[in-house]
Amino acid sequence: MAVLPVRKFPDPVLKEKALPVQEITEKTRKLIKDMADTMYDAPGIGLAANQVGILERIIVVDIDEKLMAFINPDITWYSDEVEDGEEGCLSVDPQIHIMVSRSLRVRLEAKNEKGQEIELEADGLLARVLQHEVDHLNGILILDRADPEVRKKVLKELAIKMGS
Ligand code: K1U
Ligand code: ZN
Repeated sequence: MAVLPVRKFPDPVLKEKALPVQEITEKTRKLIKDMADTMYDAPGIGLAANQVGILERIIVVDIDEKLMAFINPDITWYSDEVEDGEEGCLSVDPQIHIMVSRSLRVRLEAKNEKGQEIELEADGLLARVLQHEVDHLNGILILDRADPEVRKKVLKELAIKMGS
């Protein structure tokens, strides 16, 4: 088991865009295992490779005791129907929850650990977590999606916490 350090805001790696995985190897599978160990240890229900300092397009998700790993995930469809929901982020502060508006349903295309093409339609919490993790791969944090007043308040709260 390998629990990796989770990068925290304002670490610049969290603002970077991750690059597509060109070849799925044993190293990729080991990284996925370490990411899963890190997510369960936190605990969390999702994790993107940027959050452990690796700029590769890989995410892991587990919302109902079923681990899913997606390589080069691409959200190919977003429902017009959106919903506001509270989100935590292991790279911000899991105690802080921010209201984020997301599509209720999405379709995601990706590769699995064996390099097979997979397609998934998700709704509810899974759709939300997938959008959150793909945002990480694109260097976007929930702070960037927060209402400006909320963002200001959360940044103040984080500055106080970091100073103490
Ligand atoms: O990517 C991350 O920072 C992980 C994040 C994922 C996420 C949570 C909620 C909505 C969208 C995306 C977390 O897992 S924060 C922790 C959390 O939500 C949780 C932890 C333990 C049990 C249940 C939830
Ligand atoms: Zn996050």
